[in-house]
Amino acid sequence: MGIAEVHQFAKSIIIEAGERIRHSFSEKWKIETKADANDLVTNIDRETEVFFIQKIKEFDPSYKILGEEGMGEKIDSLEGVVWIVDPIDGTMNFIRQHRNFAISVGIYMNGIGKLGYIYDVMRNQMYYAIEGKGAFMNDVPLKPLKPISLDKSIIGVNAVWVTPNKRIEHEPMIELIRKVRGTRSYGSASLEIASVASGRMDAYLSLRLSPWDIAGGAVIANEVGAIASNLVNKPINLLKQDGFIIANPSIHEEIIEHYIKLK
Ligand code: 2AM
Ligand code: CA
Repeated sequence: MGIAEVHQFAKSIIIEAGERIRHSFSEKWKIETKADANDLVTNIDRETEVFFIQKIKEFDPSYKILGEEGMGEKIDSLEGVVWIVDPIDGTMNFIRQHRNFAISVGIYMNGIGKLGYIYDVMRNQMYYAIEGKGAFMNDVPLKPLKPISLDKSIIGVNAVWVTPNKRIEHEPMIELIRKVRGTRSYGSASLEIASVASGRMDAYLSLRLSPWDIAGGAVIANEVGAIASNLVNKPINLLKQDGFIIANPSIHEEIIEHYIKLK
């Protein structure tokens, strides 16, 4: 199967899933909590993941699928073709704001990111990348990132990491906030990654993300020259939860070296 065919297929099912999610606003959702009271999931998250699994398996039963809602397989290796899917990234936004959520999909072959998608469902904006062929938003190429200094940067960070917490020293984070030009927090990791890849933000970091939050975005990041790593500047690992940063290359190391002190 050629990459172009897989891309056309992936794009078409993501758009179809988006249409189904938009239609679901006329239904009554079932909302439940997962790991904690603020970790929300709806029947639409689950149904969208099942939709992806059915379509992907029909297309090629050998493809493996890692999905946030656990409706796919248990994956302990990235051998073969692995689809990493978040049916709704930003579920709290989906429920409360009816916007600012995305479908995030990464397609990896033997651990190499081949295709990446972040679909902003309510804006109908499809960010995607094909390894070696560039990144696009609704088929318009994204531009390579230009160098920027930290004091002129906008960074994406949740305020929780700038207050006392169990994962990171918050004092250096306060310094970082004072140093940069501005901060933003959108509540959907994949959309924040899309913002950095598009040059609207210059970095985004989070202390605990899962493979499905970053798999699609990492492919897009590569194509525009953004650097994605964990918070000690090691390559991202798509088999576990970890800290994550994506940044313009001119500030990536500076942020990690000077402002990120893990506990
Ligand atoms: P989700 O909506 O798919 O769960 C919110 O700050 C962002 O972090 C969202 O992209 C959310 O994805 C993601 N996230 C992933 N794991 C999380 C966790 N354990 N707790 C809170 N947010 C998480
Ligand atoms: Ca999700």
